[in-house]
Amino acid sequence: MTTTLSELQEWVDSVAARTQPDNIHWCDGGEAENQSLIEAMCESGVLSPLNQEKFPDCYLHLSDPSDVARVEHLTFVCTSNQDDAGPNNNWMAPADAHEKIDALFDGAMKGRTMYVIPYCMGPIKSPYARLGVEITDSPYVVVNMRLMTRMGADALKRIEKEGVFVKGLHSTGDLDPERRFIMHFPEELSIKSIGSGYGGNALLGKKCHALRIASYQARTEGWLAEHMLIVGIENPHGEVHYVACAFPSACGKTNLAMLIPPESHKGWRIWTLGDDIAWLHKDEGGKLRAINPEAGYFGVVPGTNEKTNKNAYDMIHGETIFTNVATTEDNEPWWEDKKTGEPSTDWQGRDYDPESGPAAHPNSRFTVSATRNKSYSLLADAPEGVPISAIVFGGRRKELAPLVYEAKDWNHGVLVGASVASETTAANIGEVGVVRRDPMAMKPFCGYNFADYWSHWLTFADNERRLPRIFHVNWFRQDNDGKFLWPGFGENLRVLRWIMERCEDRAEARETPIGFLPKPSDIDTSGLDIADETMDALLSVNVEQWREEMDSVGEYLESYGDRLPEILRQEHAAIVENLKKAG
Ligand code: OXD
Ligand code: MN
Repeated sequence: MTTTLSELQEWVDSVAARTQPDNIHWCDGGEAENQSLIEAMCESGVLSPLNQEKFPDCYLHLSDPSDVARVEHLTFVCTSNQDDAGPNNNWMAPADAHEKIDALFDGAMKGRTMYVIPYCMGPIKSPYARLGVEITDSPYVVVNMRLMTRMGADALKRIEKEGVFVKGLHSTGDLDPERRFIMHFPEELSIKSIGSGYGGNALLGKKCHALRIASYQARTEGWLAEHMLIVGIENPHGEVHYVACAFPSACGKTNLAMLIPPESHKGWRIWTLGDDIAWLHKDEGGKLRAINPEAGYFGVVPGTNEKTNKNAYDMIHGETIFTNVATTEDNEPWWEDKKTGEPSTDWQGRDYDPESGPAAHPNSRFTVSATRNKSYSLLADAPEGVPISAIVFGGRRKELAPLVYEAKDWNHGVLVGASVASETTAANIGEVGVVRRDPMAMKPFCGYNFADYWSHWLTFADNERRLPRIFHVNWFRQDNDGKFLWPGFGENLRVLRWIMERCEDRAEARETPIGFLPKPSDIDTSGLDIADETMDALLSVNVEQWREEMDSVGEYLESYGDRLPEILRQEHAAIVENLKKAG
């Protein structure tokens, strides 16, 4: 296969000239191609089949132990002007970045096959979808991209027709962290990534394209590319609200997107549209509509069990690629909190020894097609997307942030999103459990200056009435002994219910200095074993702590200097003033 699009053909030729692969393979995305890649990888040891009786068509990949997560310190946004990348990104001048990384690509594919992967982010017929081509020397990337995107012949047809596509070049290189870089050139719609085979660094359609490049592109085109799950919540009358939620990595987006309503909520249903990324466009009537650019899930495995996420647990019992999990004696995948079985071999292929740490890597992952999810919404394929009723921000905070609150209006909601902070997780290489600012859960993913990004969000306020309402949730409050105050998981539906009812003007709320909060009685806790004092604690605003928080938010926002939108400064000042008045 080749292509009629000369720009694409010339780029592929020039990459081949530099990287010198033995072969070039254009991916058609078909079943036969997939099978032959899987067989070849099983032969070379890149994959190994898991217990095919209990986990049909499931495979295990064990990565290099140094290559198990995203690498924010090696990820760069290379705009001509450094201020356009902003203090939120590592920056390198485009010419310097190309020179540095091209030198690493020289001859990098010798002895390997170069795969050309045409893909479409979003439903193939959607006007909101965008296109890309990833060149890689990793067959593991090819089979993962096939699960995560609409990949192959149809995508290529659309690329040839439209002529505009993101160019992503990837090689696993020699996996040396010293020669690992993930570079983004938003002005050129291109990505170059070398030295890692890990999902977020190597499946370029995901974080690199659908968030970093797309967020940049979205600003110029008037839409939003966000780190958000999309979920439909159907009440017993059959009415569905779609909600988009931005939580940082490994904070439960996949669980919420597939939530199973608790016993107390008979007749409620949850529909998954996406678990990680949402592209939001205003439609002609001014309503915000969302598509999920992805077609599969690249989810954190540990903690997944029948109770926390039965849909995911069932879904990953077939046609799934597991990366860096442990295995049992009879070759089933195993992970911490699976609640069944025992590990025999750990994620590094060694005999399991509890002294050497967890059996599965804390950031071990499953890759699986969305169609295997029992709560998958058919509207995930709808070209026009779904209308969004509410946007929900959240983070992992032991204290301070209440279970839920609502912003006063869109502009205040932008401040709420910009103020998100969360404890770091194993999804990035680095310290875990440190609270850091993670505005809109986009700290690692915004492809341009956050100050300009907030300005862009603020431009949406002109048609407030049609826009989603904005909320903030925190499922992770703890008491002094480190015990979680809120049961979480399926019970989070109780909070989503209040959010939906607020959107319909049916639920009560009380005004506080930080926004609208439910009274404890406004959240249905029937059937839950939760003390009144706990609900009080979850739904109170500690004015003293919030003053400190707003001081810290103020300092953070000011670090963006002159580019910080004045409206955000005013929104911040208004909350500070409210807190002052509150005594
Ligand atoms: C992810 C992440 O993999 O956010 O989704 O790291
Ligand atoms: Mn994510």
